[in-house]
Amino acid sequence: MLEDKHKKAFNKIKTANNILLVTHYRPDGDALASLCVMSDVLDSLGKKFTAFCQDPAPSQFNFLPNVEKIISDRSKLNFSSFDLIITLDCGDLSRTALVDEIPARKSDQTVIEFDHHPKVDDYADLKIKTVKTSSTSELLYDFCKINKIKISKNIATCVLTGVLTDTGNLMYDNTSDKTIKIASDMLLYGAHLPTILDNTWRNKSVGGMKLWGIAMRRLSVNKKYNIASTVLTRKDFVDTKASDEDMEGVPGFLSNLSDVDSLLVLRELDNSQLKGSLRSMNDNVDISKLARKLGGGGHAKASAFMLDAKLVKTGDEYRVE
Ligand SMILES: [Mn+2]
Repeated sequence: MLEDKHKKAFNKIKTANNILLVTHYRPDGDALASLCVMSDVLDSLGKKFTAFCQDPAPSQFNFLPNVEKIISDRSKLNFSSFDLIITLDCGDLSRTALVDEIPARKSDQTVIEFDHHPKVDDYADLKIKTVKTSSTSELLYDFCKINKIKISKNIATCVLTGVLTDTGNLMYDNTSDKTIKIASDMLLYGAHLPTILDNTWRNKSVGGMKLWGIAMRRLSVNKKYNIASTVLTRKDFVDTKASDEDMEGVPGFLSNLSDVDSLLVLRELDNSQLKGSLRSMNDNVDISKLARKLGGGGHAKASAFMLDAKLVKTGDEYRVE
């Protein structure tokens, strides 16, 4: 049972000497918030720990308490010194960026996984996973409640941030009655909603908005599959002076389309890769099947994939090459 697993995880934490917290590369709000929640819990227990994420936190999340503790420099990680490794929001091993270290761990090194992605990648000793939970942050709220850990103002801020960013401000259908109840509770525990929204949603730059404009202008619909798609090239980012962070929220916003079943947003990253973000607006379309075919993964309604490719313009159209 999940409750027993939460208790077991807490016991492991209490007896551990040196803990590694890991969240996924290219971290989003839920990834960072869950890392920060767990940092707060470990701090209050007086535990020695390191919080690691392969990529640095986008500056919009600087308001999250504990985010300054996260390190991205791998050379500072002495993996063999940890007796407990806790992964947060990493549906599969590759997302931890510790693909060599975790499978090769010693027998006295335990891995606990907290996650809400459907993918079952068997890399942890103790898996606390449920796809019915809006976010890993919501899962950590359960962890705190079950183990009678005091919800500090800092924890409340992080949990609410993770919940809001993973549910599109409670608008996606991973939002349950419980999710809304937790969000409301977090306000009672001291989370400040305007601060969270100012940093995560009302944070668009002029360049960023122009980039959103390009994404909207290029929308086209494939009638056969009733899928809308759009593309953003590196040049668009340069022309609008927008950053990758400005791109956050575009797929979610475009998924407000009502007359198509699904959506694809393809954009060039700065490392000669393409990232495809997929959304399904139809309960009968599990878009993660397409994501998995293309080497990616995610949820039925929101998933993503990466390609080693670029966008080439021919006339008014863009081709993946
Ligand atoms: Mn998440």
